[in-house]
Amino acid sequence: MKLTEFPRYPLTFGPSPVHPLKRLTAHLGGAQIWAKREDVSSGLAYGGNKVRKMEYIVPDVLASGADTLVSIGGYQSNHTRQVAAVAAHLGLKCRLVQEKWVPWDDPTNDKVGNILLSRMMGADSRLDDAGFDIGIRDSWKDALREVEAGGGTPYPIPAGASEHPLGGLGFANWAFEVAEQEQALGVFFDTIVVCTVTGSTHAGMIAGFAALEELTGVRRRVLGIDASATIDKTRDQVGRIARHTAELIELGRDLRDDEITVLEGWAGDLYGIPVDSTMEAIRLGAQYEAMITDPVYEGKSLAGLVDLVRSGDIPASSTVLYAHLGGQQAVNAYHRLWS
Ligand code: 5PA
Repeated sequence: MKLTEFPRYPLTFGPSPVHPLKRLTAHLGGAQIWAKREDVSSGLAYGGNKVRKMEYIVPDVLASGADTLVSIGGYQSNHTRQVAAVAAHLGLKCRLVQEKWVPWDDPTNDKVGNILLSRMMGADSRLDDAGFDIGIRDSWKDALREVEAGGGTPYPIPAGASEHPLGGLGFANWAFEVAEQEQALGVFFDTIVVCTVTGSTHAGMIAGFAALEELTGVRRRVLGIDASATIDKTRDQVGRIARHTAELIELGRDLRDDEITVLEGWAGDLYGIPVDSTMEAIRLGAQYEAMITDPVYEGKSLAGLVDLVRSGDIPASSTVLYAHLGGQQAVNAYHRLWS
């Protein structure tokens, strides 16, 4: 099927806003930097990148007759908060497994921010001691069985909605949205920078921009910045989901290796723990643009962008689009970084 033929259930206000980051651009003195803001594009519990993925999954949820969304993430998962939001919006129940993905010993870590919001929205959110892994987990399968045993009909949504067969479509469509906004704004983004962990955000973009390239002949760089600190798994997952999504939308050719670029260097040693470059990027975004980024995801991808612009790897002649995927709700659990 063509991308436009897949059913899409609207969960956003419309296209996410695109705007220039003028002071950050002037400060770095290189490429022109713009942002596209998934963090302010939905009214569902502050939104974020998973809402856009869910737009293509909800039609399948509704067709399945399920009454409970079942998903998984860390204590401060943005994804599970967005699944809880979608469940509330649709009048469904929600069961969440929240694993101890980050060794961050703050007594508020399992109480404030995302997990607080999920609980407020009525999700049955339960903690699990297991550490970080982007793969399919037994605890999630157990939760699915439990819902069934309780007489419910679960709908499985894996971590980040990435391993879901339709998980890449939301951001494949993002590519076409960017092209329309470029026309309206009279700008061309030759480079896209995006944070990648479970992979379907970046993978969807790769498939979408490849489809756009088939139509226009125009190539651009879609640079994924790893924030998982388990680079091999993320690279593998991005490649796999990109190829699957490309096939789904009938790209009609294989993806080239140069289309799948996951860069390492800004994740630090551990998922969820910021390093110096993360803290500097968060400070630059906040103090030059009042653009708030978090220490788990967006601070790390912004650090990548800052370095690539400074080093000239993204040359001064470029216009680069930073995909802001949300995630600010976690910052309160990291309060001691600023106190
Ligand atoms: C997340 C993911 P992908 O998982 O699609 O690669 O997206 C990475 C990403 N930015 C980037 C923000 C703010 C994110 O929340 N979050 C996960 C979560 O559980 O919240 C799936 C890991």
